[in-house]
Amino acid sequence: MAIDTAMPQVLEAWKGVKKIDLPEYFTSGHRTCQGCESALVMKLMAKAAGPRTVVLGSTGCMYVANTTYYSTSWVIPWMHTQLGSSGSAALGTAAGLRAQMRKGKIPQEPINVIAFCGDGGGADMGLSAVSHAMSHKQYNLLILMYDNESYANTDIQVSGSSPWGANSTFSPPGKVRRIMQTRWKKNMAGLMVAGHPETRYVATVCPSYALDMMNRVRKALSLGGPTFIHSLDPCPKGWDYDPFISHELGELAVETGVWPLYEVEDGKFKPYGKTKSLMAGRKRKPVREYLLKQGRFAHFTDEDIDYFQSKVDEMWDKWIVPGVIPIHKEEPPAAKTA
Ligand SMILES: Cc1ncc(C[n+]2csc(CCOP(=O)(O)OP(=O)(O)O)c2C)c(N)n1
Ligand code: SF4
Ligand SMILES: [Mg+2]
Repeated sequence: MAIDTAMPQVLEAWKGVKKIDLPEYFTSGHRTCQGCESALVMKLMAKAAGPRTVVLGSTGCMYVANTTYYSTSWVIPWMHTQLGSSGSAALGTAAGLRAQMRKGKIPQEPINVIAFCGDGGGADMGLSAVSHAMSHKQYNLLILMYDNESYANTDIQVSGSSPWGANSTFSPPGKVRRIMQTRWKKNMAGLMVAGHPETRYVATVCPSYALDMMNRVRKALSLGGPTFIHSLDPCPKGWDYDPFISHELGELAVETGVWPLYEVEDGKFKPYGKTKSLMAGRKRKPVREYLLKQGRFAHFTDEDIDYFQSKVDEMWDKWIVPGVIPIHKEEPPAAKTA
């Protein structure tokens, strides 16, 4: 049976920074911290999507700091939605727009629907709604999860996306136990890929690579269907570093292999950017260079750094798709000795 789908907007990739459209749709007026990469993600996401876009945002820093009473940075239509409901808001809006068009109440035209959520809102509290939205191939929608690796807005509590060992208001190192956050970071993009065969496109991005990031947003919107982007966003407050090095930290996350950049389009996996050369054999930087620039890891001993490194090595050397699918490759049988 043919599925009734709305036509997505075709947004060609920008081939170089000089080709990027000039208008901004997320502008001044927000009150995020200096060096906040999540605010940059909002700006790049809106710029990439263009004016015929509706943005829905779940509670978190990118709601609270961007829509203080009587001021907002959004130039395109924007709506707040509850912390765990970016998936429902995206699906409902995409379905609602299509119904209005079908009934002739609004003109037929492609309108981008983007719902953003934080890691707390997307990877933890709203996971079921995100998962549901990813299962409906007849609706065009993008869910962008901006991941600052904590419940930042309520003062940096641990989320399922927080890295192992990170200091937070819920996991301060103490005299009896140095490591309070003992879980490895949830693999959200991999989860979307492996568990949602109807999802047309999944990508990981980092705002340190702005053009790459915007082009992933444009691709997701152009493909249509349910799509998901996971962005790693250095957060000066929660990660405890000088805002000046926000971009550098994003680059280090990629270069150390902590944050692999890849896209999966209709099931086809493709690494991009520096991750591509790392997958082709270029050496990864030691995670020490990334960790020791952040106050949230200041309590780490050499042993902790070694453990972190071993877990990243495992992602690259043992996972069936490096950095993506955490199923271990079968070990080759041990050679027989005479
Ligand atoms: C149902 C519900 N529980 C708790 C809160 C309080 N709250 C508001 S923002 C927030 C943190 C959200 O974290 P995340 O989604 O990671 O976004 P961030 O603040 O890090 O940008 C919490 C717990 C809420 N608004 N709604
Ligand atoms: S706490 Fe982090 S995510 Fe929130 S506004 Fe500040 S830098 Fe941005
Ligand atoms: Mg967060």
